[in-house]
Amino acid sequence: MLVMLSMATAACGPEVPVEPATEAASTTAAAAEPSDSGLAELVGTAPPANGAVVSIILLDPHAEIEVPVPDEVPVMDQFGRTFNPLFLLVRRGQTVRFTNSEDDVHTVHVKDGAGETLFNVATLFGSTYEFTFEHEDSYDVVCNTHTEMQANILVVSSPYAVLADSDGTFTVRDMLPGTYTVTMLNGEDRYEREVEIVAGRNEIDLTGL
Ligand SMILES: [Cu+2]
Repeated sequence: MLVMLSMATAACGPEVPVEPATEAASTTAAAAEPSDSGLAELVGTAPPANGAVVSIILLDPHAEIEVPVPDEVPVMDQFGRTFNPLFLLVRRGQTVRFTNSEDDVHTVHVKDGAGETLFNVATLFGSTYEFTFEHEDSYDVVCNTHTEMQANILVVSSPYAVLADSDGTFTVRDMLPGTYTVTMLNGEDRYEREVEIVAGRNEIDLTGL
């Protein structure tokens, strides 16, 4: 464990972002014109965050399309006796890395929507554990030692899924044009609507549904 000390310094700032890391990309200006590639971009507004709960936007194509699962490995860390971030949105088939950045023994205990344990591992300072989520579900993440430590992971099959910013705005990039069912989730609220996505820029307002 001592050899991991250098990692600890790097993780010292207990940042607990409400905004997910994946949003950093969506705030940068679009460099390329999406229509050049035949791909689409969807810019929209969903209901603003309710406390820390941001809107989730899922797009399910009506046609069979192949959209590779992102290579990106989302990280859920343990620091300050909290999970960070408290929520992850991942694609089915995507791998999540669990890390522990403090000198405190925790567990990562993940249960599916039915309360069945998927895995339950002890995590030491500097340890990492990776798990590939193969099924769509809403998973609870807890630490058995510290009952105040709770997080959630939502695994979706939708090829395009994003979290809105706290003000409700969101952008989905590099979409294949076509007909989709768009689903907006915010806490208990859930709206669905059909949408036609064309090459280039598309706009949608999901606030008044
Ligand atoms: Cu713990």
